[in-house]
Amino acid sequence: MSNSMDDVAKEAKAFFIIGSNTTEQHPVFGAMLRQAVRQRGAKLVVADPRKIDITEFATLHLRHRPGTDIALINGLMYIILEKGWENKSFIDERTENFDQFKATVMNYPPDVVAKTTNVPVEKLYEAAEIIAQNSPMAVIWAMGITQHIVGVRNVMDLANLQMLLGNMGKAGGGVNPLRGQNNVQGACDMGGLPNVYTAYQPVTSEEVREKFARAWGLDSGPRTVDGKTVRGLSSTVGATVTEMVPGILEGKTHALYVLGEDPVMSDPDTKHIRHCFESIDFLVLQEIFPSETAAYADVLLPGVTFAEKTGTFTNTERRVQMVRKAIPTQGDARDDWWITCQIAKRLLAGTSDRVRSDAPYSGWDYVDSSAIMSEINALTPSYGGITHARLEAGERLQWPCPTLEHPGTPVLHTKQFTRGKGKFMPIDHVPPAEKPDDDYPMLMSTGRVLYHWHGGQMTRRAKGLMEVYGEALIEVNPNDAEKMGLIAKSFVRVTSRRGNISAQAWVTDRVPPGMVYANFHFPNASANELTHASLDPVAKIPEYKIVAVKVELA
Ligand SMILES: Nc1nc2c(c(=O)[nH]1)N[C@H]1C(S)=C(S)[C@@H](COP(=O)(O)OP(=O)(O)OC[C@H]3O[C@@H](n4cnc5c(=O)[nH]c(N)nc54)[C@H](O)[C@@H]3O)O[C@H]1N2
Ligand SMILES: Nc1nc2c(c(=O)[nH]1)N[C@H]1C(S)=C(S)[C@@H](COP(=O)(O)OP(=O)(O)OC[C@H]3O[C@@H](n4cnc5c(=O)[nH]c(N)nc54)[C@H](O)[C@@H]3O)O[C@H]1N2
Ligand SMILES: [Mo]
Repeated sequence: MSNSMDDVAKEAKAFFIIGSNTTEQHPVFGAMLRQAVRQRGAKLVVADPRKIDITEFATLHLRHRPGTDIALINGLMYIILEKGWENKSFIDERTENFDQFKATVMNYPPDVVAKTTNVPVEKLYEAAEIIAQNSPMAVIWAMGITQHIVGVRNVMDLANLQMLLGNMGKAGGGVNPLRGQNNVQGACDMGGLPNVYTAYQPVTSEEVREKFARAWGLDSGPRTVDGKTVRGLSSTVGATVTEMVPGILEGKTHALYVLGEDPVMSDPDTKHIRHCFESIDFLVLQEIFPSETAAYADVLLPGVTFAEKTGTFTNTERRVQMVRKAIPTQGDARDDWWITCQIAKRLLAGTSDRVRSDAPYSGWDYVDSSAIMSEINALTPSYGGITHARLEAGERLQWPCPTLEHPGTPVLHTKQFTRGKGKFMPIDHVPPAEKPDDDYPMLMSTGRVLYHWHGGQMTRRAKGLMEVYGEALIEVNPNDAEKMGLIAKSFVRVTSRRGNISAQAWVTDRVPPGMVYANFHFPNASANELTHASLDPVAKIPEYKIVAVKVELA
């Protein structure tokens, strides 16, 4: 998030929630937003094809057709420009490329947008007025925006909207993607991406590689020493998860070390994923439970749960938070970081890469996670001042926090953007990869429910949760149910070009006619048997939100 949960919840005059089931998937922040609407009259526009819980609190719910977000956002910006509601001084002083952007937006007049999105013209005007005339306005989104082949373009268009209205760099505004997992922000910050070291320092930069090479006692690139090739740090951008697993069948991936992921449940097109794992030469899985993926592992390494570890998680608002070991390590399990260090040591011992042992961080001999944090402080500018000692003393730190004296940064881009001026991007609507047709006439969207967590390894072991939500349910609109002759608790079979699942129907107007909604929490009826691996070309995220399906009484 460019902003913080507190300033958004306390200071925004309006919220625009687009593609985020906020109260079910981010219940704490969801409750804060609900309170802001109820207690201080903040306005709320929700754009979501489904009638999710937060829509009950909405000033206006735009129930647009899935996969038409760009048309919708451009349509709203057209009206903002038509009415002269844009923030001219912000556009002049802080941005560039406005004219080119405007030329694109002019192709999205309300009548055209209404046809593409299925949102009536009057509602477009109403929404534009609420989000433009209540300032500051905060945009909030999650997977409903990103899990599309146009995920990156969707996000850029929301950034366009916030620059157009001058809502960047102020409390109560901003672009606020809600990060899903407790530490997914931290994982990205720590270089858990194929193209960067910590804090987005590119692997392609010679200067960056030199810095890490010096710290780790390695070479910054391949070199020949005494007739032997020393690999050194690689300047090649690696693969994403959605490339690594299919890469097995293409002969590009021979071995995988998977930590805390259950791709057999969570990656698209499960049949294909299983086939990939059946073909892999060597699979190591570091887990806390024998997951669906464990069946394919050559080696299982027992990691520890959050309750058994000390370290930090970085949450969606860039706040680094201390987690303390609450219970002793169970059984043969070991700290996840300790296991990784043991593997790294053995790998290093077996290579011809030179390790200069006088380098400050060469040995993989950390005594605890605070020693790891010291290395992070030394090599990661935005985490330079975030130490366990400060966090233990109760400081609430959000990166960037470059020095020990720095108080952290609750709101980003207050004076300028990272690149200087904010660049408006002309973004056009692109239809989804799969469209309903005669064979697969309905549209399936996928996601989660309040009571379960992804592949369900943890939540399906919780008795209380299973009592409330014990099996996969497929949301079906009452009109479609009637056409199919469904009654309460009927089972439906949902079929896509990849496979089929059968599960109990939940007949509800949460979904519009023509659309069903399924989750991937239960192995016997996981939505990913049906999803497809069409990827966003930049982020390589799959289009989990739009699948053409056939739905029948099972
Ligand atoms: N209980 C629970 N909470 C969780 C998780 C969990 O598994 N269980 N997972 C966590 C993780 S990792 C994540 S990433 C987040 C995900 O959090 P969210 O993104 O909020 O959850 P999703 O269920 O993926 O779906 C988001 C919304 O997008 C809508 N949507 C579908 N298609 C479109 C579209 O084309 N356009 C728009 N605008 N909206 C669309 C759906 O109707 C849905 O309401 O949740 C986190 N929180
Ligand atoms: N169809 C469809 N598919 C989706 C999505 C969707 O909306 N629709 N959403 C996608 C998204 S946003 C996400 S984030 C992914 C999530 O996909 P995954 O990350 O694969 O799902 P999880 O079930 O959270 O898997 C985490 C595994 O880690 C284990 N684990 C938990 N804690 C620890 C720990 O401390 N150490 C170790 N070593 N292991 C641990 C758990 O037992 C679990 O098996 O799913 C994606 N897949
Ligand atoms: Mo996620």
